[in-house]
Amino acid sequence: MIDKQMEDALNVQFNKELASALIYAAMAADFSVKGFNGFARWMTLQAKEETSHAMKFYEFILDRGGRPVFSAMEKPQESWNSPQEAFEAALAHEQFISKSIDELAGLARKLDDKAAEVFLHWFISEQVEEESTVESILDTFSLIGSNAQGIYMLNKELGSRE
Ligand code: OFO
Repeated sequence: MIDKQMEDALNVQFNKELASALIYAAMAADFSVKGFNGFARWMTLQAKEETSHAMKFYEFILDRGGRPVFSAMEKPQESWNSPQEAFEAALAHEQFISKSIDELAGLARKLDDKAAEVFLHWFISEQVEEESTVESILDTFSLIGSNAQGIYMLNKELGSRE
C-alpha cells in the first residue's frame, strides 16, 4: 500500500500534467486562430503527450493501491503576443514541471519508496528532453528575429512533427 503522503504528492503531479495539457491545447487554439497551423499542430501533439504523462501517474497511483484524485483546473491563458512568447512560456512551464518532478523524486527517496523512485526516473529523463526541445525552438526564434519568412519556415517545419 502506498504511503498517503506519496499518494497525495503523485496526485498533485497528476493534475499538473493535466494542467500542462490544457495550457498547450490553449496555445494550439491561439495559433490556429492566428493562422499558424504548424505551431498549432506541434502544440496539439504536445497537449496529447501531456495527457499521456498524466495517465502514467493515474495508472501508477492505481497500481500502488491508491486513488487518482482530480483537482479543479485553472483556466489557461487564451492568447500570446507572438509565437516566440508562447514558446518562452512553454519553456518556463517545463522548467517548473522539472523542478516539481525532482521534488517528487526527492520525496520518494525520503520515504524509501523504491517503486515510486524507479517510476519517476522516466520523467526525470523526459524533462531533460522536453526542455531541450523547446530551447532549440527558441534558439531558432532568436536567429530569425522578426523575419516573416523565417517564422513562416519554422511554422512549416514544426507542423511536420509526428
Ligand atoms: Fe509532462 O512534461 Fe511537459 O509538462
